[in-house]
Amino acid sequence: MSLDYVKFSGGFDKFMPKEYRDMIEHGPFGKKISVSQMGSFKEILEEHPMCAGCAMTLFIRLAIIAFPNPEDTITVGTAGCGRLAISQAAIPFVYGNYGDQNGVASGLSRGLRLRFGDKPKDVVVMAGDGGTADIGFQQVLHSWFRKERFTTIMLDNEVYGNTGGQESGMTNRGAVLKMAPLGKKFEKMDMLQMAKVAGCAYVATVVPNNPRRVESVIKKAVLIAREVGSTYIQAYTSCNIEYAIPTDKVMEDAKTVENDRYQFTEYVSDEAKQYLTERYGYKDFIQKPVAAIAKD
Ligand SMILES: Cc1ncc(C[n+]2csc(CCOP(=O)(O)OP(=O)(O)O)c2C)c(N)n1
Ligand code: SF4
Repeated sequence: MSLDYVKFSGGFDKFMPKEYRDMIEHGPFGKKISVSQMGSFKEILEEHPMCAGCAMTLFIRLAIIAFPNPEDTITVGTAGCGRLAISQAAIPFVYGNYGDQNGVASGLSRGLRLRFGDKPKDVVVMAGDGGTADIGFQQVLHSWFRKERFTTIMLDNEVYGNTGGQESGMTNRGAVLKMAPLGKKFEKMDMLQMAKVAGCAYVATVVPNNPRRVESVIKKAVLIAREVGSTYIQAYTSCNIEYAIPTDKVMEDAKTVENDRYQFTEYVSDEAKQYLTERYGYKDFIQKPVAAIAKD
């Protein structure tokens, strides 16, 4: 990946805003940085106005650190809590009408390919469960059926958090919320299965209390989306306000939910496996030699 985009003609660099120069000198632009180095470099997302202890914010922070080429990444979002943090980040963020994020991302991703050819410009959608599975459902599914080459991340807090607690398609059956006082009557939507049926090349579930795993799935999803097709990550990002989780128990809750109904799952299509192996040197998908059968 060329760093030419973030270099200036001689003498011009000093006129760039300090925040931008900091991203190059002390931040992740143009470098390989990992979540294990958190605290030792200037981050793309440093401030946010979300509720104290919100797991969604931690996930967004980790996801942004994990972008393989943040200086060449554009995020797309929609109404919902997540955009309050994503819009504070020092990389471009596109914000449309509620639910149109996958339609916007489809056009953006195609336009960037026309403009920049084979130089990767990564497009990553991050939207809530309401924006993804309810209001934006049609555009999400069609972007997948059309194999649009960008990553969709669902910030699944299992509720409409930003508007005070309505049930979403991703709320669990029986859950009682402020604006669903009788309890949800239907099952949580199986968006993972729908993503596979619609042809996504990579589908994974994560919780934010395992930063290295978050990093791993984000990197794979973004790299696969560059050339193979649509990728989907579903992240459990609890809403401590609407589910009344004490702030000091948010990570404990994530662990419990992970063990209970949000176990790590990862689907990688054969084409994507081959691509990651050949193009980016991933070793995970190389078949291990069958162990020699021990002689009696
Ligand atoms: C067209 C339109 N309808 C309704 C809204 C109001 N609205 C803003 S955020 C939101 C719910 C967001 O829920 P979700 O997508 O699950 O994200 P969360 O806030 O839980 O992260 C709604 C209904 C809006 N902004 N635009
Ligand atoms: S309402 Fe819930 S999801 Fe939204 S910022 Fe607060 S804790 Fe996070």
